[in-house]
Amino acid sequence: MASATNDPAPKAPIKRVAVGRRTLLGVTALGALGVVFGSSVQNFLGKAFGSGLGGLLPGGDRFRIYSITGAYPKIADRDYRLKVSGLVERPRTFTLEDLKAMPPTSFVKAFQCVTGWRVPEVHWAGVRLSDILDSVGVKPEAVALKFESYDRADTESLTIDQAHLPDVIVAYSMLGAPVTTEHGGPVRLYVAPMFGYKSLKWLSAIRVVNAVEPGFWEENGYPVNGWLDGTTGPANPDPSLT
Ligand SMILES: Nc1nc2c(c(=O)[nH]1)N[C@H]1C(S)=C(S)[C@@H](COP(=O)(O)O)O[C@H]1N2
Ligand SMILES: [Mo]
Repeated sequence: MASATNDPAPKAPIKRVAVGRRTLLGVTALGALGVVFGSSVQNFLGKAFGSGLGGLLPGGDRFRIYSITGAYPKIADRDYRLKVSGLVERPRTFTLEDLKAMPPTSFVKAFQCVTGWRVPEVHWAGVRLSDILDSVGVKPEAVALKFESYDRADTESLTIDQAHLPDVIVAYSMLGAPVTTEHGGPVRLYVAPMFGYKSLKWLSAIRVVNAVEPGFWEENGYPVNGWLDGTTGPANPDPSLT
């Protein structure tokens, strides 16, 4: 059985709604923010982690599946394209094969949503964002990146410096397997040092731009710099969430 609920994003920067951990809001002014708790996902995680999985318990170490639109864009591997454009020397559209032909990066890191859930020791693999930027040649006047999704709804941003961190990757593997449709496959962003909302799913395009353009979640009150570590930036948009 799958049921849908909503990510408690503050509705607007001005009129901030105080939302406690795991509090569920109704439909926001922006429309339904879909979160699906799928039994198939639980089964998958059960397989991935084995019998020691606390994630099968409600609220335990498991992913909640989020989609602003309440649906998942289904993209076949052979149809996948990542368009990199803007302030670059050599604009390029990458296929999944192109990405897999680049030097791979893999590591094990936690995934953490601002709303309080966290999944430790997730196996990730993909290409460093910095390798992609190097291959297209970022122009000197570039300041930031704007990320777009196949869902035509979510967007994200990073500064050029943030994009060069070694644990910021364009991921094609997650939980030790190809990124599933639910989790943003075939390719999602994974920004390890920041909260989960920065890790845009169904990544379709990267535009190199001359100013930070806040993304969907930031327009709705989350910090543009979503650092997990509160000492380097605001760690949480809402003190009641900590
Ligand atoms: N395209 C898209 N990407 C997204 C989201 C979304 O709704 N749409 N939600 C974000 C949030 S708030 C979180 S916590 C993570 C959740 O990742 P998951 O659905 O794989 O658990 O995806 C992020 N990336
Ligand atoms: Mo999130």
